[in-house]
Amino acid sequence: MLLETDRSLPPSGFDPAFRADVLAGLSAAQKAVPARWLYDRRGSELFEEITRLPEYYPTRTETALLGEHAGAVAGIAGQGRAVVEFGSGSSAKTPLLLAAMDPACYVPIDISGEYLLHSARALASRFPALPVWPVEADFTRPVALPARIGEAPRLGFFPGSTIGNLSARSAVDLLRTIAATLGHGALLLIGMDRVKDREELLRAYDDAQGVTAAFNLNLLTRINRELGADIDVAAFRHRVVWNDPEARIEMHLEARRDMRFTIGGRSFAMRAGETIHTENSHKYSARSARLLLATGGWSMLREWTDPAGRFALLLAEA
Ligand code: AVI
Repeated sequence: MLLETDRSLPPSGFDPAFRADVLAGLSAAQKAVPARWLYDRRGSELFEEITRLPEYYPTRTETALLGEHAGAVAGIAGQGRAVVEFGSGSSAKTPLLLAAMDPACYVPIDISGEYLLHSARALASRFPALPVWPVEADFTRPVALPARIGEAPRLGFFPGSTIGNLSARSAVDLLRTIAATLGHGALLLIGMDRVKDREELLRAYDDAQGVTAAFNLNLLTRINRELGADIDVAAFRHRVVWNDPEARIEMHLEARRDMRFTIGGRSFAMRAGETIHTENSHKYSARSARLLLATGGWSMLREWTDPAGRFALLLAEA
């Protein structure tokens, strides 16, 4: 998926981009670290656990929607499409789509070669007659698809409401880039989480077992380990906020007391109650989803939601 960045570290023991993001982010007035750094190995494991939590409805709901409506997607898309997934397709969702589609081939794109090969192998053994051609690339830039796809029309697949972790501007840029990657006549099947009851949203991001808290706090453990920092992780708490004007859940790490710490020799201070902003998860109404798609170069063809209207699967054409 978009945010997986657990690449092997360079011999120096840290990723210079991680160091640069942390030092710049903790020097800003509102301290912040980009959400992609939540996903080291432990963070990715904790995220997998989150997707199975009773309070975290998105994964379950989207999987059920695909189970129910993949046949309708196939009916609109027709046979013989190249299914191009943005992310490595390690979830239960991809087989549901592929089983309904009778595609010409399946092309997962992911920045992490490790995840990509693992999930491509699993899918190839599940669908032995299906050509699986993984592409290791950063799909936030236009990707050259394998030439052997030929003229097969394309169906992009971007599940998981990962688009919600981007600002509106970055989401629009990504949708335009996806259109450029897929080319003329493409379709896109995308999952988006809906705006809903505030309490339900807060519970989904602050679960009773504390798994999401551990996921968020793991960022500090990672900073200590990889960047030679001495942050007292126990002096922070997981804090979740619904930002209504921006229609998004925000995750923060809140200092429980005044403190000082160093990262690779640089000193930082935080006041009790001050926070480090670690993630945004934007939620979309039917109208704002349609507008986002349109601004990103896509016209909506169909949308499917669960009976409670928690989550939407949207099919759009370029
Ligand atoms: C990956 N992404 C769609 C998740 C979300 O719901 O925004 C990440 C997450 N953060 C906390 N819980 C789940």
